[in-house]
Parts: sequence; C-alpha cells; structure tokens
Amino acid sequence: MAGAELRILPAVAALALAAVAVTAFADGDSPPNENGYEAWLRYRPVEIADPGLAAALRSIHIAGRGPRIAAVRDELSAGLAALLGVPPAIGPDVSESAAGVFVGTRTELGRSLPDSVASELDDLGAEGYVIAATANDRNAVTIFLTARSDVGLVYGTFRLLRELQLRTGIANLPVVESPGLPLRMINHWDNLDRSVERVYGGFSIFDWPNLPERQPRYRDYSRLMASIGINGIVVNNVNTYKGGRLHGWRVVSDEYLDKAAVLAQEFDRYGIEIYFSINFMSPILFGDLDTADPRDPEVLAWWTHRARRIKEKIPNFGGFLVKADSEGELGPHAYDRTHADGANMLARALSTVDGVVIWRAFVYRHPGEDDVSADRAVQAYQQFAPQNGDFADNVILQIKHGPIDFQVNEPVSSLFSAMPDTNLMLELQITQEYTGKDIHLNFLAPFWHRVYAFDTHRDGAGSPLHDVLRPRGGSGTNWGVAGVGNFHDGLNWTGHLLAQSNTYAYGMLAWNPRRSPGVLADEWAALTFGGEPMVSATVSDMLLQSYGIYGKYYFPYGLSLMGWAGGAALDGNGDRSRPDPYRNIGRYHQTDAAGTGYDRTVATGSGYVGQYPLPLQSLYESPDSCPQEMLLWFHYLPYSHELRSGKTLIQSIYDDRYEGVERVKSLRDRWLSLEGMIDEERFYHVLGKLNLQVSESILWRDVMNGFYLDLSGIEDAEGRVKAGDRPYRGLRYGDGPRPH
Ligand code: GCV
Repeated sequence: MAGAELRILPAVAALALAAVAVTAFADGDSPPNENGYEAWLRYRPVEIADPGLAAALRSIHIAGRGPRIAAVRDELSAGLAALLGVPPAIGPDVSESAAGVFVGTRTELGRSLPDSVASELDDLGAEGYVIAATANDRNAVTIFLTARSDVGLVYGTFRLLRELQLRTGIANLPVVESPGLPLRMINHWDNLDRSVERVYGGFSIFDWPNLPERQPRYRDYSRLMASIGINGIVVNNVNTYKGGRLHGWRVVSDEYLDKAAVLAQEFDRYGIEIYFSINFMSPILFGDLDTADPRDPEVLAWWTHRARRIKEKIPNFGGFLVKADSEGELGPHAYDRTHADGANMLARALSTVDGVVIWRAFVYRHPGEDDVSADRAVQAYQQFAPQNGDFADNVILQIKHGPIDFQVNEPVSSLFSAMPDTNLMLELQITQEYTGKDIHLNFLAPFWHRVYAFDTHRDGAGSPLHDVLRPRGGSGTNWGVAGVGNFHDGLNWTGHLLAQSNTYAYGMLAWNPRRSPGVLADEWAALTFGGEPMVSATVSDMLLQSYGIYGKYYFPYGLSLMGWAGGAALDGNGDRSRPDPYRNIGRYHQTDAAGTGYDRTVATGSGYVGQYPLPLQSLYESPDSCPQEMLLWFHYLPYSHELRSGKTLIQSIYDDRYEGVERVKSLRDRWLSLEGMIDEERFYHVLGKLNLQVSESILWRDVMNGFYLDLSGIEDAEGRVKAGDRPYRGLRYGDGPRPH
C-alpha cells in the first residue's frame, strides 16, 4: 500500500457507500424486547451496500499497544461483528494490505498514512482524531483512523461505529474532530453506602462495599462515557460529611483508594481520569492533625502526602472537587481564610502530582445569618468576584449555570462575566432534581445549548459562555464543563429510559457546544430505537418539545424553588419535584395579594441585575426588555401586568398550566402512535412514565393555580379556576395523602 496511489474519497462519492438497516423482525411483530442497558451502543445489524466498504470493514489493522489500544480493539471487534454479522479479522499489520481499516496514531502508522491524512492532524490537540476513506485504482477502499494520541483513537473508534449505526456508512468522511472543551466531566453525587443524592430510582454504580471486586458494569459505564467524549469522572458526592451523616471524605483513605483503583483502571482504558470529592477538614477527620488551616505548613504537608499516595495507587488520578463553606461543609472560612487561600493550598499539594483543584462556587448564606442580603442569587458573586485572579493555575472555579440552583429558566450566572482571569468550569445538572426527576420527559439539550451560547459580554459583545470558561489570554487546558450525572445501577441506567438522551446530549455538547439540539435528538433517537424514520422523527420531536412543555406547568416565568415538598428521595433529602408554593414565600419568591415574582432590579430590588455588564443590566432591569421566560425571576409584577401576548400575568399563569397538561397528553398520544414499532418492554416502560407525567402535571396545574387564586383572589377568565373550587388550597405536600 503506497500513499501516492491513494485518493481521498470526497463526501459525495462516499454517499454511495452508505449502509442500510437490516430489519430483524417480521412484518406485524413487535421488535424483540430490550431493557435499555446497551443505551446508544446497541449495534444492531446493518447491511453495507457497497462491496468495497464491506470488504474494508472486515479487515482491521491496529497499530500500537497499551490499555486504550486494547479498548479500541475490543470495541471494533465487538461493534463490527454485531453490525456486520461476521467478526472482522483484526491484526497489527499495517504494511501489506491494500484495503481495510487502519487504526493507529500518526507515529505508529508512520509512512503508511497518506500525507493528506497525516497533515490533518497538525492542528488537532491530543484528543482529536481524523477518519478518512481512500480508494486505490482498483477501487479497494481503505479507511484511516488516526490521531496524535491513543485516546484520540478511542474517540475516533466510537465515531466510526456511530456513523455505521446511523447508517451514513462513510458518507460523512473525512471527519476531522477535536473537542471544544478540554475538561468534559461527570460529577457523581454518590455516597460510599451507594445511596445517591438527587439521582432518582437507583443506587450508585460504584459498589464500594464489594470493591475491589470488578463488575462488568464498570467497563460498560466507562465505554458509554468515552463514547460521548467524557474524560473525567468524580466518583463521589460533593457533600462528604453532611453533619456527620456521610463519610465520603474517607474516599481518599488507603482502604478506599484500593477500591477506587479498580474503577480507575477501567476508566483508564477509555482515557478517563478519576477525581475525588474531598472534605476540607480531612486532616482533622482522619485524626492526624488538630487543624485544617490552609496557612499551616503541616496542613499543606498532610495534603501533599495524600496526593502523592493517591497518585502512587492511581496513575490516572486527575484531582479534587471541593464543596467548602457551603451548606454545612466547612472550608477555609473556619480559619478566616478566603476561598483562594483554601483552593491554592490544595493546588500546591496537587501540583506535585500534576493534579487540579476544582473549587465550587455554590455558596450562599441562609437568611437570618449576618448576611448582606437575603437574596441568595447575589451571594456567590459577592464572595468570588473580588477574588478574580487570586487562584493558582491549577485551580478551576466550578459555577452552576444559574446563580441559585439549577432552576428552570434561571438566567446564566453573573459570575461568568466577572472572572476573566480565572479558570472556569460550567456546572450543569443532568440528573433531574428540578427538571422532572425520572418521571417527566425533559430533554435539556435545547436549554444547555442556549446556556453555552449566552453572550456574557465578558470581553464585550460576542463573548459566548463556552469561550469565557478559558481565562482571557489563557492557553491552558484547565477549564471545561461538569454535569451532575444521572446514571445509576438500574437496568436502563437512568430510571426513565428517555432520560438517557440527556447524558448523550451533555457529552456531545461538551465536545462541541455548537451542535444543534435537533441533530442530537435525531441521533439519539436513531441510535436508541433504530432507524425507522417514523420512530426516530416522533421520538426526536417529543424530546425537542419537552423542555418547553415542562415550563408550561412548572414554575411560571422563571420563578424559583416553588417545589420543595417534604417526603423523601432515596437519600432522605426532600423531593423537589412536588409543588409546594407556600413554603418559600418571602425567601425565593415574593408572591402576595398584589402580585408575584422576585424583584432583583437595581432600582427597587436586591440589585442582582447590577452584577452583570451594562448591556445585560439594561436587558434585565426593565420588564419590557427582560426575556419573558425569566420575567418573574427578575421582577415582582402585579397580576394585572400585561404580557407581550396582551394577556394579563395571572391569566397567562392559569392558561399556561392548562396548556402544559394538554401538551403532556399529546406527548403521550405521540408515543402511543408508535405501538408495535418499538419493542414492548421499552414501549410500556415509557408509556408508564408518560402516564405518570400526565397525573403529575395535573397536580402541578391544580396546586399552582389554586395557590394563585388563593393569594390573588382573581378568578380565571375561562372559568376553570374559581372560588369555592380549590381542591388543593393551602396544600403542603406531605401534610396528607397524595391528592389524586
Ligand atoms: C449535593 C442543591 C441540592 C443538593 C446539592 C447542592 C450542591 O442544594 O439540592 O442536593 O448537594 O445543591 O450542589 O451542592
């Protein structure tokens, strides 16, 4: 095989090589049952129409050695065997054959890599990859999958298999890809007893009591995460102590490191680094010192020793995630030190092992403490913005997308505009604490896409959030995104099968924040349910509508924290998915007889608007220019306030909740139209969830509308919400039996 004879196949020519699906079930029968465990790596048979491509895919040549090359071999071997129905021949030889798939780094493939393909790698970072198809004069097809590092080969392998699953064959080649964000992480809020904070319907994947025993799920989880580009996983909850109820801080003890080493090895095959949430008070908790003061040299020595010990046992250790001086988890404030003092001390310890400190900006004080303002939204900025530039190079500040707490239609946090000299990490919540638990269908990609694209004005107009995570003028790679994960130990990983789409989209957007949510929905639907166009189109459309529908019956116009019912999630925390609007009056919303919302303006409110650059201040300060979906997040308005639709605020609140319920019912109808086209196991599972969503949305509608009638005394113009007919008046969920 000589490079000079080859010509790169352009996309148009390659179109002829597209694969087609093989339908595995007879007409009239439902497809065979599936439990969802394979997620988007299902690899059902496809028929490759073009003999040249089919021949190439049967002959795989992999150059190189090591754990990630072994993973590439396993993935290609199992994936192609399942897709093509015959196991491919796999060998290391890259010099003799004319056709086949050639996989290896540029160094390993050497002269067998055509210059035109090799040169594509010049501008790619360590994680990028190139897949190109060539043909010689006898039309023998050769596919090159190459990268600068073996982790790039892992990503390229999953991409090639995905293209085949999506039946594009090699129509989209050549592919030249590298990730948009250098750190693409999953944060588990998993405790060492396997309970999980805010993940619903399952326990932790990580079976700490039985580790270091291996389980196949560890590898399957690693494969799924690498296939969407995840390169860092924090295995334990940011709450490591919780007043003594949790013992997550032990995760960095020698006993637990031996257990974690097994997870780390599985991750390492797929290019994933392992991170741990630590407790700032660990030197005391471990019983070694009587202080955790970041200025005390003994404390630094203690952490340096721990960091080295971790690295010894776990070579792919990435660093620490820290929740400090937040919700009872103590931090440097206990010693009158700043966040930067605390983070930089840990950073010094970790610099000895090339690790990073990810320091969370999720801080606030409870009203009643000697606090500058009762509005929680202003508080993180007040603590962190003055410390811009004070953090070490290997510290990353992790900021939730909104200033309060993952609220629906919450604005993007003012901190992103205010920390130009600090490495930043965006924190998103994949698990649906406030966005519907494992009951409500809620595809979050359209919302995340908007968050990434939000113009922070950090460096003037045109400073989208995905660009300002990197410090101004910085060239390092300590910045990125973290998503609070929703994968657990249930058969289908996420409880609600369709919630897998959120993890898929999260990874894909972390790789490329500009990707269209519509394309991601199409892709996920096709990967999950096969390529029947009617099925994919229906599922994709349901996903894309779902966020807007949820917003119609959930908190009106961006109001925060109106669902805070008692009751218990699996971990004993309150279940935020039930309506409880009376609870947080005064604290998170200012609803009374005259109006509703929260005044965060500079002129008359908490002043939060003033934390943004001027163009954003002018956008948010007036209800006339404020984006309507977050109107009540920024403003307290009278019920008679006229919206752009011409309706009054109160009438819109009533109407939206009715519309929301009807639209949930139409989601269910769409799903019902797929009966017989999806296997029964998954069909009835999702139908069950949609039935629950209908009843939960009715609960939300009636509790919220009853609440607004109760406070405002204004009846619904359509006669649906009227005095004397208030089934849930004053309801506090947990006060009595479930009201329907
Ligand atoms: C892990 C919210 C959640 C908590 C979570 C906290 C955090 O308050 O309700 O469960 O704790 O955020 O992000 O630290």
